[in-house]
Amino acid sequence: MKRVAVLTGGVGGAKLVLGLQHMAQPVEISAIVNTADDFRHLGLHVSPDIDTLLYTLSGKANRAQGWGREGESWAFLAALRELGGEDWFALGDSDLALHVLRSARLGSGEALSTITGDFAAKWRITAKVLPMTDDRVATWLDTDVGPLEFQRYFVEQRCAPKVSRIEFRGADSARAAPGVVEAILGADVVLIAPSNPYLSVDPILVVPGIGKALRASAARVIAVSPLVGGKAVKGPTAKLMGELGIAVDNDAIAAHYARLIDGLLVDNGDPVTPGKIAIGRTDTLMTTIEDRVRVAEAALALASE
Ligand code: FO1
Repeated sequence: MKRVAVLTGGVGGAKLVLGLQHMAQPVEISAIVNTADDFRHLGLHVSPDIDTLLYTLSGKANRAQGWGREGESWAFLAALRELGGEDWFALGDSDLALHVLRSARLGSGEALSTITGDFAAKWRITAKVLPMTDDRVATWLDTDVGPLEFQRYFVEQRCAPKVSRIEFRGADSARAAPGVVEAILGADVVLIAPSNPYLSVDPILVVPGIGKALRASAARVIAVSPLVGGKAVKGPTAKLMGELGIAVDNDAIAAHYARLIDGLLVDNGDPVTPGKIAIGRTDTLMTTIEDRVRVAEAALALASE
């Protein structure tokens, strides 16, 4: 069975992984997930991108929202508000169980990767869901309102502040989590999901062992562009690129992943300058499950060109 490793952030990446999971021809999937969005909130360790993967692959995700669970209730948040607790980051009642249990197990010394693997097994998820590292790496953004931790920027400030610099605190001393290097070196294909390259993929690439494994890997590496119709489907990608002085086009995406990727899958309508890498085309907007399967198959087809 073909072994596919996917570097992924949250929403966009989860769609691609779900597509891989629903292909007629099954593949062995290892999702290597960004953990630099993680943060401590109300004494809890929250791992948003891991949670989006777990919810999506177990069919529990709130598809429209892209995070959290379908059919969620909000009694906890309402009670928190009554008591004057911070309610800018919405924690649903069922979602809370995952954060509380993860935090308790981290507190007793368990590794994030162990806990994540256990949750995935409890929810009969067949793909491997691997945090990029068990060490702490945190995305911080220098903005026109000062330095912001990722969730403060993304949720509390709704991506409004102008970003001048992005840093991944702790990255250079972070070690790849167990199974990550093996998944990359053992992969027939490595896919970079259509997550935000600058906020969700870069934190994975800067973990020393992971960059090294990608360079050593014999696998074809294919990125799926996060741009559809010349703009980002969701989230701040296009706005961020503008603020960082990067042209919002696929040439910039290809340049960002230069020397790492063998091919780039772009949306049918979007221009890209032919260069050294192979270019694949499909309708990359993923709304239905068929869309997700189509993009997954197109990415694997590009890898085998
Ligand atoms: N994103 C929001 O825009 N608003 C929220 O209130 C929110 C709560 C939340 C709770 C748990 C969780 O795992 C994710 C949550 N997210 C929320 C998404 C989170 O900000 C992610 O980091 C983004 O999806 C980007 O990866």
